[in-house]
Amino acid sequence: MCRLRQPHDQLDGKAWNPATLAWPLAAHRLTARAVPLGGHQANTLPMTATQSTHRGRARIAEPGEGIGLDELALATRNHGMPLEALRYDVTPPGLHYVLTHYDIPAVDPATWSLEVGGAVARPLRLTLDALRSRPAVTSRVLLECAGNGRARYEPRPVSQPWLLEAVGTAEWTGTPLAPLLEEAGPADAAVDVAFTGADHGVERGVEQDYARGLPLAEAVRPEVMLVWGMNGMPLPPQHGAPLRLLVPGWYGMAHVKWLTRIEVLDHPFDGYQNTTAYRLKVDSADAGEPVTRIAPRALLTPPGWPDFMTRERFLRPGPVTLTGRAWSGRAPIQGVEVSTDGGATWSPAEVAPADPAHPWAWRAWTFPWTAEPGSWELVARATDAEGSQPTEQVWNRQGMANNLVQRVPVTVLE
Ligand SMILES: Nc1nc2c(c(=O)[nH]1)N[C@H]1C(S)=C(S)[C@@H](COP(=O)(O)O)O[C@H]1N2
Ligand SMILES: [Mo]
Repeated sequence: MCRLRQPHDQLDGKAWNPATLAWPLAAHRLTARAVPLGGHQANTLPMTATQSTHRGRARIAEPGEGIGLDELALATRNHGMPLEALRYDVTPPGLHYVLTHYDIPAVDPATWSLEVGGAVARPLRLTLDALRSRPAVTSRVLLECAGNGRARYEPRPVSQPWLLEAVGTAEWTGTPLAPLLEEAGPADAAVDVAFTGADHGVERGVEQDYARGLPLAEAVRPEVMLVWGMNGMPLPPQHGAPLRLLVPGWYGMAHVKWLTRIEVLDHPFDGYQNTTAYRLKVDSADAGEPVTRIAPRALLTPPGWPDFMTRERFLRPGPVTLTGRAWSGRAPIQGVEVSTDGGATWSPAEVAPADPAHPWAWRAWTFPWTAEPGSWELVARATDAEGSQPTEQVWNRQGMANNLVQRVPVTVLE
């Protein structure tokens, strides 16, 4: 676990200086060099290698190590949805969570176009106007980052330190992807579709445009859309303007923002975000399992009022209706249970019936509680057709898909 200050942390033969938290100056000149691209990748991902920085390495926090400045820098860029916003069916503009690996790219919608190519009979190039003249649909879809819950892991994978706020539900407007792919005519041998964004960065020494592959069978599902509108407004820059992919039911990483290119592949996509990032594994040497659909989760709208500094919560005694939302991207929600005694006993909550108009949105739930003076720990747990949320952590080294139950300690006053 101790991968800090190891001999391999050398760059150009010079050591990282732990006293100044810096590399010797010369080492800051990062050399981007093209790596020969093997065959099929040449058209998919213009990947090069950038010298990895000491702090750019993946690592697990040391025991007792607090959130560091690098994590704070990520947390201030990538904001969560304040949990009181669970009250809205549709998350209001600006309250939806945001996660951006690199920088929000500068994209001029006037000159922007989308390329559809690869293993297709008829490659396409579409302007925004051409896309917007296609049949438009609006769909209410929940998005959740695969890293939601990461900061609560023990030990903590060092990355964007989400607590539980990396979630939101918006009304997305766009056009279904399947007919477009159909027009391009995927080859019989097509297996995956690669989606590339206009944003560029480096992760663990691999310089890349953000790109994700999706199995063709998933890409042609009717709910998968190319999206230019959010909550009745043009898609904002931070959410992927002018166009993003929407893959309802899948964790956030699949919903590629600032989309520029769709490439049908006759071989499995082997880009960084599928083969290295977004893997469920405990050992770094393991290949791991890919992160795909959203595991079930219930969140409680924290009741009462918070302490400014600690976010500890207080309530007055008496009847109170606990409320929240529940969702799953893999199977319908079957129920939500609530515990007010830290998980010792559970009772079913009332879950709003599934709304056929919004199959990909979260569902509201309520639970009547008579708050008596004292200290209580409120816990909510969702169950879908494949199982319930764990009450003990199930750890993986990237901190992905951690749907450990939420615990909300409250103090009920006299
Ligand atoms: N091009 C691009 N698309 C991206 C990302 C990114 O960094 N670049 N981040 C992904 C991740 S990890 C998540 S969780 C969602 C977040 O979408 P939002 O910021 O609109 O909530 O976008 C996904 N799409
Ligand atoms: Mo994410």
